[in-house]
Amino acid sequence: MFSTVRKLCFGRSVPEFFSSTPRQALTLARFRRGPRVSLHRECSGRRYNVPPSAEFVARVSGIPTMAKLPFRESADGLDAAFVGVPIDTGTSNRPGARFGPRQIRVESAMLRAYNSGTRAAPYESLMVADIGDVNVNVYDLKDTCRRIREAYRKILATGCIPLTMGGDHTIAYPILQAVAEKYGPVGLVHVDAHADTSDVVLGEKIGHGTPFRRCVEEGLLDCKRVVQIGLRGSGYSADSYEWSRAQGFRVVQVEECWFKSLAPLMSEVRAQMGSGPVYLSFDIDALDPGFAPGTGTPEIAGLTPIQGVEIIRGCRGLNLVGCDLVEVSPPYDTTGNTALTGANLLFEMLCVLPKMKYY
Ligand SMILES: [Mn+2]
Repeated sequence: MFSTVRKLCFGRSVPEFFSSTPRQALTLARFRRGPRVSLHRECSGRRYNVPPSAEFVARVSGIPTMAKLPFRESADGLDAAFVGVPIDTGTSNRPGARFGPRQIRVESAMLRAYNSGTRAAPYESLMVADIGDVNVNVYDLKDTCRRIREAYRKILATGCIPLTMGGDHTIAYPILQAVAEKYGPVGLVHVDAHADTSDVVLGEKIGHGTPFRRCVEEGLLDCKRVVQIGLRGSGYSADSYEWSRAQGFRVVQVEECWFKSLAPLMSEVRAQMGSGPVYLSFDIDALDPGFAPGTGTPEIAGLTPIQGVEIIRGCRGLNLVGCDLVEVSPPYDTTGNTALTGANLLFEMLCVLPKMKYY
């Protein structure tokens, strides 16, 4: 039995966990009664928020929060927070991303406490909670951008790292306004089928195809430290990514990603990003629509989920100051697997934040 406990506690000795306090003694007693003990919670010592284990609490029970974490009204006291931005007012084609945060929360009930692949222990490292959604104005995109910017100013002022659930990609613009206000121009790892650098669409400056053009215009990005990965699809000209390259961005078209591991690419990206602040923006449409069909503007021949995970895990060691996962559109997600993939990618993002402990 003790060897099992030791194994589940990742090699640390049993007395370390079950020594002094009455609670710890109770834990040991409960463990002796049977196998259905939430060891990860006990191991954490509850210093940080830890989701209830499905060994104890049915996955389908409870009010859905991201990863079944506690809901908090604000980011105060948190190291990282999941926050939803439920809009699709900026979408050019299929709508539905306004339902993304909700569905990601529902599907996130599958998430457990540890990352078996990287041995990250997020809930022994950081205080994390779900802080709900930005109160958006679904009738007015500009007002929504103002509301997002103000909400993120407050979140960032606490020192908390936001992990955002979109929402269409428009939201990256006001989020980056708040991020750059705090950190100055940031590096950007942008994973997407599209560059999202259009200037004006149907006469509008704000939309899900324009956020990174606006960010550059406002000096929010350190352009030499921007990489766009997974770009593809038919374009309005023969070189759709000319503008990005002219700004100094590194453009990695999807053809450069086909049939290979992206781990070597990410080692180059880490060198490009250096030690300065970095924002990670992941559009789920970067993945092939065979894997993630529930999205607004799908393009064929995309990244695999494995490559998506490689990109995020490749961000380990970067000075990440914020991350988002956008464009999950549940009405087009007939199996829920797009939202499930989004939830898992957000968990992977949590697992590469600074100060993460790995066993
Ligand atoms: Mn996008």
